[in-house]
Amino acid sequence: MYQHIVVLTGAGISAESGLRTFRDQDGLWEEHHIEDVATPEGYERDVDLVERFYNSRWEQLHCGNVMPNAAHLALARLEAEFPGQLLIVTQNIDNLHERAGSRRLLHMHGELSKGRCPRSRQTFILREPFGPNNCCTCCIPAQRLRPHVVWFGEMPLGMDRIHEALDHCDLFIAIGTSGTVYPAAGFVDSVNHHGAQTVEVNLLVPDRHSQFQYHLTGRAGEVVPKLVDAILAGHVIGSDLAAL
Ligand code: BV8
Repeated sequence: MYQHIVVLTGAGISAESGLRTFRDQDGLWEEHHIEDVATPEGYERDVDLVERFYNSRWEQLHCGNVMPNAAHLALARLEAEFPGQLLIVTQNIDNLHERAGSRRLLHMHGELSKGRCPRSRQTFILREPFGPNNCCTCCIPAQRLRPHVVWFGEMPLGMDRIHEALDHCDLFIAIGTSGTVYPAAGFVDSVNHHGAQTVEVNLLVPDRHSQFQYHLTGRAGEVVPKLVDAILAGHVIGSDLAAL
C-alpha cells in the first residue's frame, strides 16, 4: 500500500463536467490568444477583454448544470478512505474538486470564484462579475478586483508545499493534463528523480518520450474510479493495473 500520494489534475478532469479544456478541439485557446487573456500585460492592455474571458467562465461554472464528475468524486473518496497522505494539486481554477468533497487540495493557478486586490493581494469571494464597480474593501480608494488567477509570467501558488509533497510521495498521478505548462509539467521529472511510481491518465495515448512509467488511456470519469478502487484495495501500480 502506498504511503504518500500526489495527484496533479488539469483541464481534462473537468471536460466531462462540460468545462472546456485549453488545447483540445474547440478549446479555450482556439478563440483567444494566451497573451491577450492570460498574462498581466494582456490585462493592462485590455481589462474589459480579460474580464469578459473570466466572467463568461465564472457564469458557466455557476449556471447550475456544471457538476463534479465521477473522476472528481473518486478522488474525494480516495481522500476519505486512503490511510496515508494525499494532496491534490490542481491547475484548474474551477471549484469541482471542492464540490466533490476534496479538502486536501491546492489550486496552484488560482481560483475562478475569487477576486484579488491588486494592491494588497487580499482575496475576496466573487459575488458579482468582474467590472469597474467590483472593488476591494481593503484599500482607500478601493481597487478594482482582478481575477485570482496565475497568469503566464506569474509565480504559481503553493510551490513550497507542492515540492515538499513531491519530494516525499511514493505515487504521482497526473490526470487530464497536456503537460505543456511549467512548472506543473516538470513535477513528474522531480518525482522520477527519487524513484516514486508515476501514472498518467489521459484521453490520448502518450508519445514515446513520456516521463510517466504507466499510462491509463481513457476518459477520466471511467478510469479514475477504477484506479482509486485498485489503490484502496492495496494494489501496486504495474502488473495489477493490467486488469483496469
Ligand atoms: C512561471 C491561467 C515563473 C488560469 C494558466 C519553464 C519553467 C518555468 C516556467 C516556464 C518554463 N517554460 C516556459 C515557462 C513559462 C510558462 C509556460 O509554461 N509556458 C508554456 C506555454 C511553455 N509558465 C508560466 O508562466 C508559469 N509561471 O513559470 O512563473 C516565475 C518565477 C519567478 C517569479 C515570477 C514568475 C505560470 C503558468 C500558469 C499559467 N496560467 N492558466 C486559467 O485561465 O485557467 S495555464 C493553463 O494551462 C491552465 O491553468 C491549465 O491548467 C494549464 C495547462 O493546461 P491543461 O490543464 O493541461 O489543459 P490542456 O487543455 O492543455 O490539456 C487537457 C488535457 O486533458 C489533454 O491532454 C487532453 O488529452 C486531456 N483530456 C481531455 N478530455 C479528457 C482528458 N483526459 C482525460 N479524460 C478526459 N475526458
